[in-house]
Amino acid sequence: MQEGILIKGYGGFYYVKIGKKLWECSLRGKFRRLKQSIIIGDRVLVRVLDENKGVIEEILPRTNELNRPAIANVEQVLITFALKNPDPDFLLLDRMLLMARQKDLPAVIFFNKADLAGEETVSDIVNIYEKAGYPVIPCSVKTGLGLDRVRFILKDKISVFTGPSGAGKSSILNAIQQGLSLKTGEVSQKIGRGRHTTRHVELLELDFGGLVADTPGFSVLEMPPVPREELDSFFPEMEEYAFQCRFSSCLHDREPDCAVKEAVKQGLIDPGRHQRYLIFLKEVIENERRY
Ligand SMILES: Nc1nc2c(ncn2[C@@H]2O[C@H](COP(=O)(O)OP(=O)(O)OP(=O)(O)O)[C@@H](O)[C@H]2O)c(=O)[nH]1
Ligand SMILES: [Mg+2]
Ligand SMILES: [Zn+2]
Repeated sequence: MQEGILIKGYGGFYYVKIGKKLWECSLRGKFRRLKQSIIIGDRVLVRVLDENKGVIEEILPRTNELNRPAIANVEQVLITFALKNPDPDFLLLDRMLLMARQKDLPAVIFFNKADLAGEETVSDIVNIYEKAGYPVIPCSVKTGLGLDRVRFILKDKISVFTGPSGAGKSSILNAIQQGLSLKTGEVSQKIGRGRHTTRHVELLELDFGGLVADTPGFSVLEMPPVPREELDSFFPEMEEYAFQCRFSSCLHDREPDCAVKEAVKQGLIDPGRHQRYLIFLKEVIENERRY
């Protein structure tokens, strides 16, 4: 048997990449019986029938799994927001960063549509997230800004795009890989949001090496069940100061002698990031009550 990666499902068949070739596969009935689901990104063992057909006999254990849409075994998350049209929702961005960290997945932030924002706005926003400890790439499909860096990030990795509708995820992919012609959609001027153009998930192959999944963004982002004292560990820039707080259980909210709040005051931590931390803290505490 040969090992491959499930890259798409279509018309009842499963397309598995083994080496450089694609095999049209069916799935053993036992998986349905065992209620074992197969999802894009799964590593599978295929019994080869002829030069392009096979049967999936085994689904190998996943290193990770994201839901809605389901995808397995990714190596990094590309969180994409437009700098304008639609305006970035930083609460959603921070929620996505939190999700990635909770799954132990490296995150890279793409700020697209740099052509629509003033230079100062771009550098202010980039600064906030670089200071927070994330790789940030301002880019534009229109002018080509940053696209080489985007390629470099994607090269030889299995990546997944996320971010709100209309941010330009599919457009970025079309720009860095010839022949994809993924559908893109105008941002509605009336509601200021995208139209959910991308509707299904598949892993796309990049000529320069690597696989990447375009997605409609991950729809339900629940707060992971973290204890309140550990929420600060999801904010890399806060972790640096938290150990200097007077109380080791400090939540960096109303406690005295809080090194995190002091760092916010001194401009070392972005106040917006701290505010959003406090919003998440409230959610975490509410969740504790529920369980
Ligand atoms: N001005 C400008 N427009 C862009 C840029 N990138 C994408 N767009 C436009 O933004 C709109 C949305 O782009 P899509 O690529 O469909 O966005 P998406 O993130 O894939 O959206 P969904 O598939 O709905 O999740 C399209 O009209 C694109 O032409 C950019 O860098 N600058
Ligand atoms: Mg899309
Ligand atoms: Zn503190």
